[in-house]
Amino acid sequence: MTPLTLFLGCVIPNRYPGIEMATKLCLAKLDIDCTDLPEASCCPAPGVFRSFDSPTWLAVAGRNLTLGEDMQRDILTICNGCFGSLADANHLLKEDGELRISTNAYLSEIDRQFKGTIDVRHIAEFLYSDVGTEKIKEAVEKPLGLRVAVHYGCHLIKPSRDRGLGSFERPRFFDELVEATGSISIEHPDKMECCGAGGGMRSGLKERSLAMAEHKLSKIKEAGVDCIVNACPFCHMQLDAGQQEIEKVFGKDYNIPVLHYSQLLGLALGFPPDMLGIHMNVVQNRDFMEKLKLSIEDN
Ligand code: 9S8
Ligand code: 9S8
Ligand code: COM
Repeated sequence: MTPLTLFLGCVIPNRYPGIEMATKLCLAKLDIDCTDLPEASCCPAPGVFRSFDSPTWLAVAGRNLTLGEDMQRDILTICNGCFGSLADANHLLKEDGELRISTNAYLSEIDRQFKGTIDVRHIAEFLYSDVGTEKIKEAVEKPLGLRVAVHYGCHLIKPSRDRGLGSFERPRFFDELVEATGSISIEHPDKMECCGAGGGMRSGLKERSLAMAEHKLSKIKEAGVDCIVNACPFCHMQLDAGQQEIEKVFGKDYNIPVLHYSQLLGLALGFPPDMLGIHMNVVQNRDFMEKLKLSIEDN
């Protein structure tokens, strides 16, 4: 297995540091070789930087890629946006000679050169393809039996031509990963819809952005689940902190717990909620925490 280096992005260090902790605990427990990636910057966010100024986007992403190349490790992302940016930039720079030359002209100003020697991975597709659900099942100590609404988010699976992860209308790999932890993935209408945060929506058109999240939450509530599981801290923030904002703006109180996949996996691998940063979420649902406590004691 190629060694990895962990790309944190911006949202996890600034808003949800527990997701970093959860990820590192899970990777260590599964014997996956993954180091920190010092001096990484913003990926930069694909829906924002790339839309405004593509050469700048490529230069900043290219710089991050060269940090992984220096370490001779594939870059592991735990955010859909970071995956989208870095995987797309890596493809473009590997395949398009002209773009590589123009980007390397920028990078030479800081004594860096893109070489094209590593791959970019996302934790969900990495765990699914390289570790496998069987190995995850074997490592599970506490199957939690939670009813889970899986939220894929956009950049993990699109553009599907480049991702190669199968159907983008009805993908299954993330559901299978959730089920490998001993929980159940519950289908819900508009499952593949955007959370409403990406592409500058959350900053630029807050109310519209929250209305999209509210629509998702209402469908998820109707489906009757214990929690939402995502693989992207930006979706995480929108669906978690967004619930408080939705209450203020639309007067609707959903109170649905939101977990990053690393946190769900961490629970199933036997780590207590506090070590996984679950107490740092905005939504604190007492029934859910009670249920976690009971299933942890039961097992
Ligand atoms: S970095 Fe800066 S804003 Fe963010 S978290 Fe994920 S996408 Fe990349
Ligand atoms: S969905 Fe649509 S653009 Fe995105 S991946 Fe994360 S944030 Fe939520
Ligand atoms: C969403 C990232 S994960 S961006 O806002 O589309 O750049």
